This record gives sequence, C-alpha cells and structure tokens, in this order.
Amino acid sequence: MKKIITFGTFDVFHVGHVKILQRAAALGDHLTVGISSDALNKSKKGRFPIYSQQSRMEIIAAMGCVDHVFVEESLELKGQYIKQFESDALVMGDDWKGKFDHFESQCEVIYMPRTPSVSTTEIIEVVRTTPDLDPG
Ligand code: C2G
Repeated sequence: MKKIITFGTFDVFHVGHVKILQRAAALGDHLTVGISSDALNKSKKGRFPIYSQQSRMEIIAAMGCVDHVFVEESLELKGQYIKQFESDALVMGDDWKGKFDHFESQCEVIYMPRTPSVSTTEIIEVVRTTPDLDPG
C-alpha cells in the first residue's frame, strides 16, 4: 500500500485545494493531510486563518479522497510526521518547489502544478473590495 502525505492551511476552501488533494490521492492508496494549526498560521503569515482549525479539519476530512487528517503544529516537524504516518511520498504544490527536497532520504517528494487563477488571498481580496457584496 502506497501512503501519501500532504500539508496545507486550506483556508477558505476552493477548487485549487480540491484538485491537489484529488491528485495527491491518485498517486497512492491512502492520503494523510496535515492541516496547519491556527497558531502556526499566525506565526507564519502574521494573521489567523478566516476558518478555524476545527472547521478546516472538518472540511478536509469530509473529502472522499482523504483518509486521515491531523493538525500540523510546526513546519519543523515534517520529518517526524512523515515517519509517524509511514508516508511513501510527500506531495506539495509547486509554490513549494525545492523547499522539501531534503526529505528525499525519507520518502519520494513530488511537487504538483498549482491550479491557476485561484487563491485564498485573492478570494479574501475580492470579498473585501467588491461593493455589491456589502449588505449595508
Ligand atoms: N494549491 C494549489 N493551487 C492553488 C492554491 C493552492 O495547488 N491555486 C495547493 C498549494 O500548493 C498547497 C495546498 O494547495 O500544496 C494548500 O495550500 P495552502 O493552504 O496555501 O497551504 P500553505 O499555507 O502553503 O501551507 O507545511 C506547509 C504548509 O502547511 C503549507
């Protein structure tokens, strides 16, 4: 059985997230997803995600292609998570290209092309700046 692991925040869930999870799952038989904790996001991006860690976990866990979810508490623990979940391959979007090559001694490392023209940052910006969305 080939076990895949991937990581992400998956805030304001969108089709780019769906696609990477489906494509990651298709590379093996079992998919584990590490969801960045709220605290990790705050330290990494300077703000909390829009959706709470609990909601983000529930959304990802509800996907048919996902077998297991857990909270990623620290970026530095990736090696330990790969070991703990006995992952054969680490899959990440290519915005992370080259960043995780040092895990090649532990498992296969695969970068997948990002889905173009969709991002959480852009969705937040559109909601923030579109007057027609303002109920007031
Ligand atoms: N993604 C994608 N296409 C998009 C947007 C995102 O393929 N249009 C992918 C990213 O490349 C990533 C995954 O979806 O592999 C999750 O994206 P983010 O939530 O932005 O993840 P990030 O905050 O980069 O967290 O330990 C690493 C971090 O937890 C990754």
